[in-house]
Amino acid sequence: MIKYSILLMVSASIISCTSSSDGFDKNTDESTPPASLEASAPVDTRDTITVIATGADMSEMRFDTKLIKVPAQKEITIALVNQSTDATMPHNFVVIKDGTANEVGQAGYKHLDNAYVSPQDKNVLGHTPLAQINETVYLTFTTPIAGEYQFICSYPGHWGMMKGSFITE
Ligand SMILES: [Cu+2]
Repeated sequence: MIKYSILLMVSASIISCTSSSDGFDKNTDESTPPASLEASAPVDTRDTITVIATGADMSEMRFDTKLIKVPAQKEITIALVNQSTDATMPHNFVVIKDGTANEVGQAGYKHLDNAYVSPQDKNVLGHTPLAQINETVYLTFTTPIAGEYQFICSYPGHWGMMKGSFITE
């Protein structure tokens, strides 16, 4: 019994040392890219646009782009890759009418069963399911008529930081 508890203590301290040093390394790695990140327009000729969500917590969470330009009224696919390292960071990708982020987010709050998007929401033009960490989810839809729209993550509390412009032309 004594041997067992010593073993337990030893392994517990190894685990905590390992995980804390890992955590620091990861934080350092992740704090580097945002500095070099700039708004870009990843128009993908293959009709699939990949968007990456990163960040270990609500202060770090972000999409890797703030501007997406696509042809109007054309079928495209958005691939959302969730590279977040923390299991409390699911994300989605929701295309909305310009300026409706708060409305859409608040309306979606109760709809976990629909990826935090209200099924009746007329401000929503398309959305992915929720992507858990290390997961990729897809939205295939026909883009709206030429204009300015937005994209957000409608997970509760995320849309303030996780948003960008979605331009069709
Ligand atoms: Cu999110």
